[in-house]
Amino acid sequence: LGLMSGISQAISNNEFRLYLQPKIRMADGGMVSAEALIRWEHPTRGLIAPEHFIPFAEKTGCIRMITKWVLSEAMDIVALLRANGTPIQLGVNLSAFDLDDTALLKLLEQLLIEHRANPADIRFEITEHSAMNNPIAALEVMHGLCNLGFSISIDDFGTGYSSLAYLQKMPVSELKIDRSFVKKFSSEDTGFVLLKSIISLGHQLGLSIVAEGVENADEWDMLVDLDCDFVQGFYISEAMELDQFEAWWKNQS
Ligand code: G
Ligand code: G
Ligand code: MN
Ligand code: NA
Repeated sequence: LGLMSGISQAISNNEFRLYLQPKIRMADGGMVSAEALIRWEHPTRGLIAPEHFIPFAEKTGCIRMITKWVLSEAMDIVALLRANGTPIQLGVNLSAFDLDDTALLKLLEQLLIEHRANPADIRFEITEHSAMNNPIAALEVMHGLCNLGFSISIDDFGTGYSSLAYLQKMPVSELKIDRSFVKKFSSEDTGFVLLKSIISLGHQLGLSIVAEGVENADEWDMLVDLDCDFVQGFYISEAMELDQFEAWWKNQS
């Protein structure tokens, strides 16, 4: 595929961007974190969404190049925002591939030094699927990430197969509930019962809970009632370029 041969060139031409989507603390509306979402600003095809190149990059092994770029860029962003007096914790998505061996840990050690970034400013988002692909290796990498000072969230929670027992073994501090579970339900719906149980279960395990894909005030109100900790979604904002994100943030506070 033409796109694929273009990935390493796209990196050298600086065609990838990290867009930032705010993640808001429900208790006080605090703007304390965001998720980094990659886009490819292709010279002829325009802005390309990750679902059009990440799966191919995973199949061809190009994902390692992309991950390295994402990590470098994420570290520059958190260091810049901290220097500007507006530090945030940035969520960075990892692929199953990144969890297969400990090469990621060595890379991160090196990048932390090069970019003078604070590992506490980065939270890795690992999907249930990725964590279960090669669970023993993934667990080792996750512990290594924590030892380096990073934190970890389980992403797209509810769509995979993580058992409770396995979740307890993972050094994670946050659950991000997949947006397919986040709709305004009436209290008799099974969807509502599921959402309520996930939040309560997560809290009992000492995890903070993020609802993804929140699109309206009704969903926000339901999540307040369910004692959810953070929300992310179009109701707050879609993902923005760094400049726009900073302007948006200043406007909020
Ligand atoms: O922003 P958008 O909804 O198009 O993102 C779609 C999916 O692409 C996300 O759910 C996420 O899993 C994946 N994705 C976005 N950015 C990155 C990234 O930097 N690295 C990896 N591996 N996946 C990403
Ligand atoms: O990492 P993850 O797979 O969860 O990626 C989040 C994806 O969800 C991004 O591609 C983003 O564009 C998308 N997204 C973010 N907020 C909303 C929302 O409120 N509604 C919908 N439908 N999609 C959203
Ligand atoms: Mn994510
Ligand atoms: Na997600």
